[in-house]
Amino acid sequence: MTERATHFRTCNLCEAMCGLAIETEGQQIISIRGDQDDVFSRGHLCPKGPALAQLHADPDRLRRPLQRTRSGWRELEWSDALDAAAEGIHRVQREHGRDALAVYLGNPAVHNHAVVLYGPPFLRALKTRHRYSATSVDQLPQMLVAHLMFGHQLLLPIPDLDRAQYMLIVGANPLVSNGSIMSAPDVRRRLRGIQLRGGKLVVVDPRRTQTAKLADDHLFVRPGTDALLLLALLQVITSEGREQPGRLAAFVDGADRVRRAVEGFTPARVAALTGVDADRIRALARELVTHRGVTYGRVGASTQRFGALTHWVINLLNVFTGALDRVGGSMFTRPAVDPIAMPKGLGVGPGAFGRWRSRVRGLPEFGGELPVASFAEDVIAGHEGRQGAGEPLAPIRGLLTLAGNPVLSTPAGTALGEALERLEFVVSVDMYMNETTRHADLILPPTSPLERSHYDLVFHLLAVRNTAKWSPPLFEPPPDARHDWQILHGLWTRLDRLRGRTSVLARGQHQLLERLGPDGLIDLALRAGPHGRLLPAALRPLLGERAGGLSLEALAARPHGVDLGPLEPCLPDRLPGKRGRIELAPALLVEDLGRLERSFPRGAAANRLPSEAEPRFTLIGRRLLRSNNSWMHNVPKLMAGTPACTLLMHPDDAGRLALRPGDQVRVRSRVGAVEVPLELSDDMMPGVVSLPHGYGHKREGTRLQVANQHAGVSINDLTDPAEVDELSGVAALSGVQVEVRLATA
Ligand SMILES: Nc1nc2c(c(=O)[nH]1)N[C@H]1C(S)=C(S)[C@@H](COP(=O)(O)OP(=O)(O)OC[C@H]3O[C@@H](n4cnc5c(=O)[nH]c(N)nc54)[C@H](O)[C@@H]3O)O[C@H]1N2
Ligand SMILES: Nc1nc2c(c(=O)[nH]1)N[C@H]1C(S)=C(S)[C@@H](COP(=O)(O)OP(=O)(O)OC[C@H]3O[C@@H](n4cnc5c(=O)[nH]c(N)nc54)[C@H](O)[C@@H]3O)O[C@H]1N2
Ligand code: SF4
Ligand SMILES: [Mo]
Repeated sequence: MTERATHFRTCNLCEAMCGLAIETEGQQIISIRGDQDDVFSRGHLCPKGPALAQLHADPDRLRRPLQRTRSGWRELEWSDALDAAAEGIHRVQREHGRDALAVYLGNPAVHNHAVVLYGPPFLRALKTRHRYSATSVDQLPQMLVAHLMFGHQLLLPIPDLDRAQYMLIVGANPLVSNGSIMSAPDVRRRLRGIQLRGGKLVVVDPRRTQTAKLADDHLFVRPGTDALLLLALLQVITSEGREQPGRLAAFVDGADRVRRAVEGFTPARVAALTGVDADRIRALARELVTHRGVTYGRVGASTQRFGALTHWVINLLNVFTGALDRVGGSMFTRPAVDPIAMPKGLGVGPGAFGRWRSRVRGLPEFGGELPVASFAEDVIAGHEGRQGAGEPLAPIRGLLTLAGNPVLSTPAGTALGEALERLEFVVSVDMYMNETTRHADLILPPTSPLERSHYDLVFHLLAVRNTAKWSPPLFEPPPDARHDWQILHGLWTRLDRLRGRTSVLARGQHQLLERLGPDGLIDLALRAGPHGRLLPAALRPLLGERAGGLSLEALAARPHGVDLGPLEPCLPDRLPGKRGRIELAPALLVEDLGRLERSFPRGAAANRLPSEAEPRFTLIGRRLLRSNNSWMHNVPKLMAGTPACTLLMHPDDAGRLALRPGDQVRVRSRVGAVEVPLELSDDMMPGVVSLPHGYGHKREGTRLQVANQHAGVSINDLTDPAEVDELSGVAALSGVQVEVRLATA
């Protein structure tokens, strides 16, 4: 008889880091529940947590490397597959230059410590400037603003949710996303906590979301106008002498420049443009100060034409109301593994901006990556030998994707997929044959999440409380399986050999990384970190080290995690560099106000409502609790129930267009069209429609039996790569102009 056992581990699927209690019998999973003793999540979980069992067992999950041949896909031995992949990469780079190889790094990479540790050095070793990632369809503006204001791209302020008294949420729906750049398992309980303490929750969103319904107040905002709205809040605070900078005043620069810059953005000037009444803006600004509120914004505030300005003003509001670095305000974490404090070359650098630009449109690099909105055009231009505004990067001829599905997740994705067919070589490190990887020459599938250990390198840094947890693998991987890090390491060593980089140093580096593995590296980083035990106990107090004594061994002995306490004020010490100061008015951001002014000239009126003659709408996205970007639609349990991929529209708009619920409608943008069922909801702002992202399956050659039965359509066949925040380069996924009409059969 096989033994029953309960394993405790952290769910790797979203940022909330819920502790799971997984009961097994031999190789079978009997149940997955929330771990009541988890120090952070205390038993909470969402429907996706238990889906790990079906993901693990999914017959469509690839377990062997595949190579595309004229007669179809063929399985390969790992060593042959890695040889072929390294040779393909090397050939592209040798024949066309290092930049001829593009790389796309997808979202699950940040939920996988092996990829976080082995990915970046390997990608740097590839020495291509055509690097892309999900960052530029997500948090790029937040990182750029952190780099410009605080001196480090990862110094992202986190709302101190458990002690906040008032919270203004702009363009985020944590009740469904489970919190983002704000890891907070059981976010509903935590948000309710604000209200139970007598505080208040206010949401700014073009849709009355689940979070907005929980809130005390909800303001509909016209998509893409948040920068105006927030500037007006700041203008009220500065012009009415309500600033509360507190102790921050000692180490901030540029407050006067900010005051001057916001002078013209009065509530009266922005009201019609944003759709928010001027009196309401004034009242909100006053309330924010008197209730010592924290302002928080996420994807809706980020992926829009003024994403960087919006996130800049969010930080400024937190400075001018005194919320930054204050208990209950907007704070910085001090995780057990701290990439910000690590020595140069080991951790993550402060970030750099605009060192090179994309080939056709000249969009700027940030942190070593180019905006993914420029990817397809640079593939096509490269192929056609065209040269645009950008610097002469070598044309793209090959691609490596790592845990990403850009055909569904980036603007004009299907066109991007078609562009991939022009490439000489595509290799994907991924466990599904999906909309992107079907274009590959080689697919290298890693182990399942349950076959590897787990430590949240990224999300402990972005959490509302300092905790640390390491989970051992639940199952032994099959003997012929490879972890992501082994795949990357295998590619790297082979590539070095092909490039003739065989010095003792190079070989030593590879041997060390192979021997340590991700867990060995985590152990070192924990010991060297602020809660570590690198030093002998007697010396620790002398150096101000805490008594945490963390190491891998210490964490292995604490399967429910270690609580390191609430966030603590840490400025100016946490600011990198000797200056230890915050720049409130970076020139790039102040200058970008000019672009905002030009886009919304004085006297400009708001858009007219859609009519039958002109059925024009603004399109926004939406996330669904049972969905996770593009890749979990093959889990039957999550797909049960009514189809979720519908176009949401306000009933009044539908009435004026004579559309009825359930009608199949055709949604058309500048770049494409999709047909999708209509769902009416008075939660929508009139004139705005919404589609979820990550759908649009059922494409030839994919192996996604379940997802293909619930195919839906891809919102990214409507989003427009030409629409970006010109400052940061983030894709303006939100605020796309579309036409909606009844689909004619
Ligand atoms: N219109 C619109 N588009 C959006 C968004 C939006 O709100 N609206 N959101 C954007 C955001 S925020 C993000 S983060 C992106 C996400 O988009 P992507 O970065 O493309 O990430 P996913 O869609 O999650 O795709 C994950 C891929 O990784 C694979 N995978 C999963 N786990 C692992 C693993 O452990 N190892 C490896 N090697 N592969 C793995 C999956 O099979 C899948 O192919 O989408 C963006 N796209
Ligand atoms: N269930 C589930 N959870 C997830 C994911 C998932 O796909 N499914 N994805 C994960 C990922 S990769 C991320 S990055 C996070 C994202 O986490 P969140 O940012 O919390 O999630 P979203 O649902 O994208 O929230 C964006 C909100 O912005 C609103 N919005 C759109 N345009 C505008 C605008 O112009 N102005 C304002 N003010 N609001 C606007 C949308 O209506 C939406 O409610 O979620 C993560 N968690
Ligand atoms: S909320 Fe996120 S971390 Fe928690 S169970 Fe759901 S997917 Fe996993
Ligand atoms: Mo994301």
